[in-house]
Amino acid sequence: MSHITFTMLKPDAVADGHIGAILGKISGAGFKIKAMKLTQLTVADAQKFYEVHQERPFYGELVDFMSSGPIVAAILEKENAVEDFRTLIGSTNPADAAEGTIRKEFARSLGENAVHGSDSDENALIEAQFHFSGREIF
Ligand code: 3AN
Repeated sequence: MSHITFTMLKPDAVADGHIGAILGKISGAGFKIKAMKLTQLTVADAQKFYEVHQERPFYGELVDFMSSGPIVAAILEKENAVEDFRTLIGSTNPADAAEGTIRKEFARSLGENAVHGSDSDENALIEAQFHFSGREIF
């Protein structure tokens, strides 16, 4: 799988009723959905997924939040998927995110920032395989 990225619509975006609007923006930007599900991370899942951040002061808060409610996990395909998706979602802190980006429009705060996007091709593959088996990817 080349040209893929992995995303989660985080618990804030799902709770706030933004699934449809965010998926509309993703499709409108030319991303094709290769896999998708509504699911919930356990605390152990969230600890594992974010283990690169385990020394950061916000790690506990991040794990608690990401396991607090349902999320939508998806694999997206497009040329230059990782970089283009990060442009579409905007800066980590919605206060710094550009107009028209998903985080600007839908995020609650720095910690509850609506969407995840992989930061490299290598991590996109690891994250996709963390959430989906081969028969769930189309
Ligand atoms: P991004 O999601 O933009 O790649 P990362 O990888 O630096 O950002 O951070 C992962 C997640 O950790 C963010 N999406 C956000 O939810 C949370 N986070 C990052 N920095 C902070 C912070 N200073 N305080 C609280 N949460 C944070």
